[in-house]
Amino acid sequence: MTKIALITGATSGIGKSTAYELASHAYNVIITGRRKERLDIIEKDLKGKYDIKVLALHFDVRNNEEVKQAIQTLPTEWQAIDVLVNNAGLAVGLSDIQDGEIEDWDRMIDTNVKGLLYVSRAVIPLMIKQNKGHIFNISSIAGKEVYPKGNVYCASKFAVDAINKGMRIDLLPHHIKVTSINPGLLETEFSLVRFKGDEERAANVYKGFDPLQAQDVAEVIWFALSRPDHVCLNEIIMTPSAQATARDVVKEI
Ligand code: NDP
Ligand code: 8X3
Repeated sequence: MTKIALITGATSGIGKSTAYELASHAYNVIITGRRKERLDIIEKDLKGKYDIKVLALHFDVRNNEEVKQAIQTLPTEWQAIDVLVNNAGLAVGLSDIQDGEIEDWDRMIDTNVKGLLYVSRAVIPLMIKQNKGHIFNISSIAGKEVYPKGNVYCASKFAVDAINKGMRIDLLPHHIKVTSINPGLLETEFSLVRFKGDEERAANVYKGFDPLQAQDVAEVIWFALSRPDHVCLNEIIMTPSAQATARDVVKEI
C-alpha cells in the first residue's frame, strides 16, 4: 500500500528536497508551508515527475488553530500518515544575548518549538491509531552545542533535542520510531532568513568550503526511513567535511 508522508516547511531547503526524495520512493506527500504560490508550483512539479498523490496544505505552524483545522479536516484517504517530518524552522538574528530582539526570540521559539509541538500533537494520534509511524525532527548542531551569538536559536534547538528524546520514550509502546537529524552548515534560504534578507551576509556564511546541501539531509532521512522495522536511528549529527564542531570550520578563502 502506498505510504503517506507529511513534511512541514516544504516550500524551500530541506523540506522541499525531502518531499522530492520521498516522492521518488513512491510516497504520497502532504507538503506544507506558508507560501501558497510555492506550494502550488511544487505540487504541480511533483505530480508531473512522479506517479504519486500530492496534497498541499497552507498554514503557519505557529497558529495552533490553523494547524488543528488543517489536520483534523484531512480527507479520509490522507489520514493514515506514516511519516512526519518536523522541518519548518528558522533562525532570526545573530546577536549577543544583551542585544537580542524580543520579536526575533518569539519567532524562533514560536516556530521551532511551539510550532513543532502543535503539528506533532495533531498528527501523532493518527499514527497511534495505526500503531506505527516514523517522526523526524530536524534539529541542528545548534541543538547539541551553543555557539557565540547563537543563544536563543540554540535554546530552541536544544528544546527540539529534548522533545525528540521525550517522543522516542513516550511513543515506544505505539511502535512509532523517532529520529532527530542535526545538520551543521547547510546552504538553503536559512541564512537569508537569519540575516533578514541581507544576501551578501548570507552568502558569506558558505564561502571557502563546501557546505551541506538540502539533498544530503533528504537522503539521510530516506536512509533512516528505509531501515528494517527492528532498527531505529535515534539521532544523527551530520556536518560538511570542513566542519568538526559548531565553531571549528576550515575555510580556504
Ligand atoms: P529554509 O529557510 O530554506 O526553509 C525553511 C522552511 O520552513 C520553509 O519552507 C518555510 O516555509 C518553513 N517555515 C518557516 N516558518 C514557518 C512557519 N511559521 N510556518 C510554516 N512553515 C514555516 O531553511 P532550511 O531548509 O535550512 O531549514 C529547515 C530546518 O532545518 C529548520 O528547522 C532549520 O532550523 C534546520 N536547520 C538548518 C540548517 C542550515 O544551516 N540551513 C542546519 C541545521 C538545521 P514558508 O516560509 O513558506 O512558511
Ligand atoms: C543551522 C546551523 O550552525 O547556523 O542550524 O546554527 S547553524
